Amino acid sequence: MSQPFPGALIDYGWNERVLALFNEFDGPAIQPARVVRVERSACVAVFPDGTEHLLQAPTLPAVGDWVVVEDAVIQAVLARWSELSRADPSGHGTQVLAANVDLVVITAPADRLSPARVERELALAWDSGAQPLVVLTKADLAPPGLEASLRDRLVGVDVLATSATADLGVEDLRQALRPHRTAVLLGPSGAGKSTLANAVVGGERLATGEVRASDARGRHTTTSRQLVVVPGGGVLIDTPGLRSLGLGAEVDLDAAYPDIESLAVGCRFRDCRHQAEPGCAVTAAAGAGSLDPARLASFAKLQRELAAEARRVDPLARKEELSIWKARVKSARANDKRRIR
Ligand SMILES: Nc1nc2c(ncn2[C@@H]2O[C@H](COP(=O)(O)OP(=O)(O)O)[C@@H](O)[C@H]2O)c(=O)[nH]1
Ligand SMILES: [Mg+2]
Ligand SMILES: [Zn+2]
Repeated sequence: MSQPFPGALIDYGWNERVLALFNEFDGPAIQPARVVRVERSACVAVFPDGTEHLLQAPTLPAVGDWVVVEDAVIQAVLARWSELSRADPSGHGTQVLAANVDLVVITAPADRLSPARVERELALAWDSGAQPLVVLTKADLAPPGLEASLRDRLVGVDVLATSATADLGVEDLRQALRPHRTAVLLGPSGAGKSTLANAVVGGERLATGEVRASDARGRHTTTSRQLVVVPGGGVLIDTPGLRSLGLGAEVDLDAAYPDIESLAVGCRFRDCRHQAEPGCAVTAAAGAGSLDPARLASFAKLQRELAAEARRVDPLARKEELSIWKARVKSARANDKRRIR
């Protein structure tokens, strides 16, 4: 029997938008549900009466998806307003990690901070359509100045220092989820994602792991992506640390590197790649010390990855890129000769 909705789904982020999308569907026994976990060939969704059920689906939805269910079968997946995805590790297309998130919380552990990894995750987060927030975790272990240096390096994104053990920043994160926003936690294994989620939720909902002292890498205690409700409002999606976080071919780096984007206005070529092109304002800034060379290096690495991905998807792109490059080198040489004369 169908339950009145939205019922318990309010706590899971149900809103006017989901209602409007759901109302497009007709059927005597249809119910809305939100996917809270995805297994190998089935998924678990929560229903208006607050119960969770294992559902079969011809193509699996992502955690966070809103679905239309009839007789324990998913009939439709409602249109997503945001989608956090990575290049599929199989080498084909992209894989959606979480759907319908408002906030991508990028966790950066203070005991082994990698700004380049944060920048990669920021590129994915901006591409998702959700708002990114960088959270420095284990701030109780941070050497002096670490938080400030991370803030300096990243441009155009908020940085929040947290410590689950010292109860620092946990309430701020809770506030960021109110009234009913959905956030996904992204970051390396052992970053403290599950510990932070437990602190925010107030309990032991998510499994956490001790970091092995020898190599400081976390054990993979979180095996699936899982959605939990935050008392007082908000929804958190925990994810396992992902080994590969490739960018899909469509990702644009401008939002993650607004400083480089605005410097690029001064480059001689409008589509300058800031590598070895003549008249490049970006490499000039890095040389002069006004742009962190490490930040430019991480940008260049992501850009090469995107170019490789584009060539793989479209072999014609490769030919075009080569001919543009050759023409530029030629014209730069011609210019130099003219100047010498
Ligand atoms: N010192 C300190 N250790 C923490 C903190 N949060 C998590 N940890 C430890 O970091 C390890 C990994 O935590 P976990 O939450 O499983 O990381 P996850 O893989 O990102 O989910 C565990 O041993 C935690 O006890 C913190 O705020 N301070
Ligand atoms: Mg975990
Ligand atoms: Zn340039």
